[in-house]
Amino acid sequence: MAGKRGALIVLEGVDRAGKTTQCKKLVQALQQNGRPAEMMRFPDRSTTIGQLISSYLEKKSDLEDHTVHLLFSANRWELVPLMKKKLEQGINLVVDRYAFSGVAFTSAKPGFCLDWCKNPDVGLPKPDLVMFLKLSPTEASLRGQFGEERYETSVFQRAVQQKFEHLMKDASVNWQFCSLGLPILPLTAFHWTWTPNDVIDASASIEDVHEDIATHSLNTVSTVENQPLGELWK
Ligand code: DGP
Ligand code: NA
Ligand code: NA
Repeated sequence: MAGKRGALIVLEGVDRAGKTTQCKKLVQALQQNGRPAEMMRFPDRSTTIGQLISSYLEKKSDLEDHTVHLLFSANRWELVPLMKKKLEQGINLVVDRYAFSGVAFTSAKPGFCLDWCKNPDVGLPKPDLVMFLKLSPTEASLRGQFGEERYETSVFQRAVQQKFEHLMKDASVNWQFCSLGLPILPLTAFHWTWTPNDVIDASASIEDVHEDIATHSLNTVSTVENQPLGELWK
């Protein structure tokens, strides 16, 4: 049915912020509110490209840093036809990580600039809502030891955290600037689609974090139905 699409909702954050738990709870909450909803996650390790990424993350293979960045992006692009189909069918998609992780994780490596990192993801479906689960490295470390995968070290996670913070600072500057002219702007108007309201304190209880996320999401779901899907970073 034309004009009644699903919303694209993304949860971002450093490892162990609770994204996967919250994505699952959000899907349930949306469904209980009579809103069709499905979860997706990136990287999607089930595809051929996803298997290359998975093997790299498990340190079973080595890949050059630019190459793996492009594979992560290709993994998002290969799912775009499916995402669009579901959104057009009115299904709300709750996505565990997206292009923001792509930029934060690769730009945390030496020798990568933000613009280069963003480029391959330009034009991806633009999320209607991005929520960032904020958790300090200290709090993250209290949630247990890191696993064995690549990137799961406190030194690298701190670097990723700094990149996310930097990106959000850019967003809040944009937000303040934009709000001078227009008191209420759709979230999709921002470069990074991150506004201060979408930064969620992930150190709160699972239920409190969930309430926050569910409230934001239900608002978004009921407002996007007649808006066209945007394109990322254009
Ligand atoms: P997860 O399955 O959510 O634990 O993600 C696996 C790891 O891959 C995690 O450390 C975050 C990282 N990651 C996710 N997306 C990207 C990406 O696009 N680029 C890079 N370099 N790393 C990513
Ligand atoms: Na992980
Ligand atoms: Na996760």
